[in-house]
Amino acid sequence: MKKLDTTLYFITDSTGLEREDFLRITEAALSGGATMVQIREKNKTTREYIELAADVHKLTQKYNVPLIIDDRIDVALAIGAEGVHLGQTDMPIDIARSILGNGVIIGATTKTVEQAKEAQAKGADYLGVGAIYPTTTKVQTVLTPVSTLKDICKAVDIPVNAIGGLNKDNVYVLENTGISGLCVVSAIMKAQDPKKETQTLLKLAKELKK
Ligand code: TZP
Ligand code: MG
Repeated sequence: MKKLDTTLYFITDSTGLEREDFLRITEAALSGGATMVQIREKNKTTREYIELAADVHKLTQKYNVPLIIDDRIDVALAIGAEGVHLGQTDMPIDIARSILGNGVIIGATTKTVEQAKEAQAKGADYLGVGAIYPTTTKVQTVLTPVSTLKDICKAVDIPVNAIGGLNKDNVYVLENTGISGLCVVSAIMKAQDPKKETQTLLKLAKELKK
C-alpha cells in the first residue's frame, strides 16, 4: 500500500444526479487535486453499486488516487478497490482486515477517544471524525465537538480526518486540532465549479494540517 494522503478526501453522493453528471463532478474533484475518493451509495442495488464503483475506479486510477468503498467489502473486492470505509455498525475492522488482507486501506468512523483507540488497535489505517457541523448529506450522525476531535488526534497515531458540513468558509475551527485532512461531500458535489472548489479546499486543508 502506498503512503496514505488523506489531505482532501472527497466522498461522492450520486443522489439526484444523472450518471454522466455524477462522473463529471467526480473527475472535476480529481483534476482539482482530491487526494482520496470514497464512493458512498445507500440506495443502489449491489449490481448498480458495482457498476458505478467500477466507473469511478477508472477515473481514480487515471489520477493515481485510492478509491475507498463505503461499507461494502463485497463491492470493494469485486472491483479491486484500494480500500473500504467502515462505520460503527458496519463489519468489525479486524474481521474486514482478515478478509481483505494488509494491502487494503481500511478507514473507520469514530466519535469518541475510546472508539478511535479501538479502531486503531483493530487495524484501521485512518479515522473519520464528525459530524463537525450539521450536514445536508443523508447520514445518521450526531455532532462531535471540536474538543473531542482534538482529543482523538492526540490519542492515535493514524491519520484523523474531520467530516460533516465542512466548507471553505467554516473549516477555520479545525486549526490546531491535529487533523490530517478534510472529508467533504456536498461542498464539492454541489459546487458550481467543483474543480475550483476542490483546489480551494485542498489549499485550506494543507494549511490546517500544518
Ligand atoms: N459522516 C459524518 S457527516 C457525513 C458522513 C458521511 C456527511 C458529510 O457530508 P457533507 O455534505 O460534507 O456535510
Ligand atoms: Mg457505513
